[in-house]
Amino acid sequence: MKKALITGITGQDGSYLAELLLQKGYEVHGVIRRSSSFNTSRIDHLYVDPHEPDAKLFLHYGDLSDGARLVTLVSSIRPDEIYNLAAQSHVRVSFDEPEHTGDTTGVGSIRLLEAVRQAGVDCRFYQASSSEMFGASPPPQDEDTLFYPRSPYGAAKVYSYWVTRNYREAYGLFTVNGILFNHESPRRGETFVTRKITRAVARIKAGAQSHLYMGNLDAVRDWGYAPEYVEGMWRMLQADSPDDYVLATGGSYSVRDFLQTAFEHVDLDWQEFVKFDDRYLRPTEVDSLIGDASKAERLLGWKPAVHAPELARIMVDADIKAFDCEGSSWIDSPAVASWR
Ligand code: NDP
Ligand code: GDR
Repeated sequence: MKKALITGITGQDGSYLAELLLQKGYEVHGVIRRSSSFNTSRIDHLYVDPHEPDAKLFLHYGDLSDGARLVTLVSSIRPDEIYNLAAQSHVRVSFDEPEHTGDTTGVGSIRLLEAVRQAGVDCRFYQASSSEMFGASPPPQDEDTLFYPRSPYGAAKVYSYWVTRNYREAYGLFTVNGILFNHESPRRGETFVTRKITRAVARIKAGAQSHLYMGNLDAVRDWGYAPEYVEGMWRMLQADSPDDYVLATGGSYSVRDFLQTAFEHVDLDWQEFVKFDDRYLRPTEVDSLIGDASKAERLLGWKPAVHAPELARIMVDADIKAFDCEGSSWIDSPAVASWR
């Protein structure tokens, strides 16, 4: 039985990846942060009491800022595969918390790579790299496109990308960068633009919200469906040799297009509900990200099926269902409503 260690298991991608690996028969270990309230809602459905003989998912406290803990975890678990998905992953927030983002999203990766090296464990390592590294480089972007990050987040991911390559070249470790374009799902964090829109659509349709405040509607993104992307991550670690790959749909869709599709799905006109708030603008914006994933298709056989319009409808349907189940308890606190 193969063993995998996932950092960021409580996030969107970590939860889908844990699901996939458990289905494939892996023993899965996840690193979670200690928090004053429960933060495992995305993986609770996968959890089996560790006293049960069929338990295959094990959680461990840890943090990418704590290198000694990472050495202990890697040495004691001795995984065959490590997926480094943990990060401060919000681009706008990285302007508010640049140092923390650099420490987690950047330096955190070398702490984990160094833990692998120090533990002397023979394992394969996946780094969650991002299309944000391309930033201002015009589309289409592929593995050879120049990096030109436009945020502390993007710059931290460029650092992680290069140390991941460096550990491959310097120490012969099997390390890969998956350069993933935006991918979403009903489990997407509530402050990313797609989920913010689809949650608002569900609430506006139910009469529980009157307006939605947004930032730049002109930004173009290549939005795919997260469960398909975690399959790509796994395939990268099954390849004969380590390499770096872009995962993307190749589609181009603006925030405005996403708004229109999401509101139209419930027969509403988005223009009646959306207002502008400059708190959601970024000091430097990434205008257009459209990926070319032909290398992943050619070498890994990876090809996504879900494109942005269908994704928007999947997410709206899921949020309507969630709102119907949870009803009025699904109301954000004023503090949450003012987040980025
Ligand atoms: P999420 O924001 O949903 O999840 C981030 C995860 O990282 C959470 O589990 C979070 O824990 C954990 N985390 C944050 N800080 C630390 C820390 N200091 N130590 C340990 N764990 C930490 O991100 P996604 O699932 O969307 O993305 C996964 C990875 O892929 C991220 O690295 C992201 O930057 C990258 N990426 C994502 C893309 C996307 O479109 N989704 C595209 C390209 C790259 P907690 O739950 O406690 O907050
Ligand atoms: P992004 O995702 O920055 O691409 O990073 P996000 O959904 O936050 O923004 C996408 C685009 O929408 C514009 N926008 C808004 N964004 C948010 N969050 N809230 C708003 O109200 C709003 N209005 C307009 C943004 O300006 C931007 O252009 C995501 C993250 O998952 C990263 O971790 C990942 O690396 C990249 O995708 C690829």
